[in-house]
Amino acid sequence: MKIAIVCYPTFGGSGVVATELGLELARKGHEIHFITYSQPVRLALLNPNVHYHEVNVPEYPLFHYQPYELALSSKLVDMVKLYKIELLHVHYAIPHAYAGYMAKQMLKDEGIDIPMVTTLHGTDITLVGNHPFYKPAVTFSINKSDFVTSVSQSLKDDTLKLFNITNEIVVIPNFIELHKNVDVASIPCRRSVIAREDERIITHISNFRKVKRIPDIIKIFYKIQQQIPARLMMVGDGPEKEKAERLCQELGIIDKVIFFGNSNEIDTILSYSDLFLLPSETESFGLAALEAMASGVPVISSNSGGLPEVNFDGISGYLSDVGNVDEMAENALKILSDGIILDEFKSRALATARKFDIKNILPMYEELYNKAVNIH
Ligand code: GMT
Repeated sequence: MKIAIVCYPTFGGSGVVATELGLELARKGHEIHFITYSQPVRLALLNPNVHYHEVNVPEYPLFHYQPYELALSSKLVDMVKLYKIELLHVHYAIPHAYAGYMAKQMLKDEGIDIPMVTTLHGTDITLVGNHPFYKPAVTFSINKSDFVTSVSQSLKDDTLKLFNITNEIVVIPNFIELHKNVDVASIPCRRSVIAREDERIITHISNFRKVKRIPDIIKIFYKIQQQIPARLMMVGDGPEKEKAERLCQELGIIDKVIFFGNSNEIDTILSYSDLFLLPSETESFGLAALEAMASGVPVISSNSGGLPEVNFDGISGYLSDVGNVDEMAENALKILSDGIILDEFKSRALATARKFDIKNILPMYEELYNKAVNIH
């Protein structure tokens, strides 16, 4: 099938999911066309089934805001016609579902009826899309999509609660490509650059936005390192990073915390981690937690949003109420203080991640695509 994938090309989870999905579909023989404003960070183009079409928005001084949606929908129309694309799969409702719908309408005018699948990822519903300024357009574009998917049951419930949705929402969880994880044989020498042999390595990876509750991570780590030798690896970049650095300074732990910035070596970093922290205010799914578990790293997370669908209490890690840093630190110490317990959690985290293997999830998307194409 010839499929256009529209996504954000940045380090965010929705872009990662869209890219990995497209790459796996391409490996299975589908022809995939990524359409976005720059090359997605995890996209390697050495594959004959993978195309990337850049959306250019010419700067014009009259515009206070450059019209990206217009450029995107025009590009979609042109690419659908040029490559005879059969289906649009847009990731993140804003503004992709809206632009996709416009493209559909323009194509209809030319006698081309193309189905559109919209995947809701989280913040497009819970944080941004829910804003009164966007709500009518988001509701409209969800209802006008041919098929709508959400990455967790929790996100589906939130969408139905917050918007007046007349369309069915199919839950297709996020996934992980398990076999690509790093060869553990190469770990010890790399690990020694980061930490001493007796230190536990604790990791957090995110876009450092408020919703991630970055100060909670520092506070949890502060309590952990009072009890056992440990290091914290903070991977990613965003508005809360400087504040986090200052807090580490104030607490006197800056020499035990490494701020990496954005990295393309997530799998390597995770391969020598002992514990992953994700105490978010909300998380529709928590792809970063799943990536950690796929590397055999147990997770201490909050119990909000879709996190209980990914991280299982007492099995792959522990879950606590948002903000309960004392309990999160206690649970972290339960896992980290005993090597045998740590190994048990590590193997259960990996076993839990296996349920989300891309091989199990991809057929769900393919089934939906077939339905969508056959209806049209
Ligand atoms: O976590 C973020 O803030 C980035 C955001 C995104 O749009 O890329 O992530 C959302 O989508 C991911 C992929 O489906 C989910 O794993 C994240 O849980 C979700 N983030 C939130 O709901 C806050």
